[in-house]
Amino acid sequence: MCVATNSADVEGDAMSRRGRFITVEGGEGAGKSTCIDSIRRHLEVAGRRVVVTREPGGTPLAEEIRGLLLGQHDGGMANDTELLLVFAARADHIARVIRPALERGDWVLSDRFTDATYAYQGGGRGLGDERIALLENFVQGDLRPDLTLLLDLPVTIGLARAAGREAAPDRFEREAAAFFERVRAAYRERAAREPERFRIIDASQPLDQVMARIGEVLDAYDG
Ligand code: Z5A
Repeated sequence: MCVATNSADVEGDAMSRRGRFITVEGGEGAGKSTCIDSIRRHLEVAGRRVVVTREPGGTPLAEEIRGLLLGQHDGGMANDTELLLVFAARADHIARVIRPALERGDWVLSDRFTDATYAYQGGGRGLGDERIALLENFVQGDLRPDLTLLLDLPVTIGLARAAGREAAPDRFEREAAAFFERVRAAYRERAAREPERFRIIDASQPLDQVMARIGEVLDAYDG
């Protein structure tokens, strides 16, 4: 017997099996790396299987590209080269890690994704959003994060935190405060444009308060 199925039901079924894609974003010293393990544990306690990853990176090839992006090069790096390297890494990351995990029903938690491109290459470097959107559609198809936690804080506080690190500053960390002000403005503008996807977390608060707020946001997110 042939049972008729409504295409909306089929799509609904696929969506309910698919995992959710959560990204964590923020400027320099916002505390993403510090918070990400607690976010993973929070989701696991709620019964989710979680794949934690990061950008640029997340696969062996994309991590090699990360090395190129963060390293110093004689003569610098053209902005277009930087943009294309970011998306080259992302293409591998999506194909090998993100899509397979979501299709298995796992939740993917990524330390940065394409909002960082709009913020750093779009805002920081001054590249047009139209070109970024072109590459976003080409590389990602319909893949977009379901939920984005934006750890937001004044640039001066973030830079002071980052200055406490032992590692030598990478190519981005050497930028002037004005660059990070443009990054912050671009993130906030994106969050204002997509309030249903973004949650802005005040990352200038003490760590326990930041984590408590993130916990509330995750508990309220029904996926
Ligand atoms: N990039 C790009 O240009 N385009 C793209 O599309 C993508 C990325 C995806 C590397 O990213 C660079 O890639 C990044 C943008 C560019 N460049 N920058 N800058 P990354 O995410 O790997 O690097 P990062 O931004 O430098 O992140 P990070 O090193 O992981 O920093 P963080 O996660 O924001 O902060 P943290 O290391 O967790 O915390 C910094 C310090 O502050 C540390 O000592 C903590 O203990 C402390 N901390 C954290 N939270 C608090 C609170 N609440 N109170 C007090 N102290 C705190």
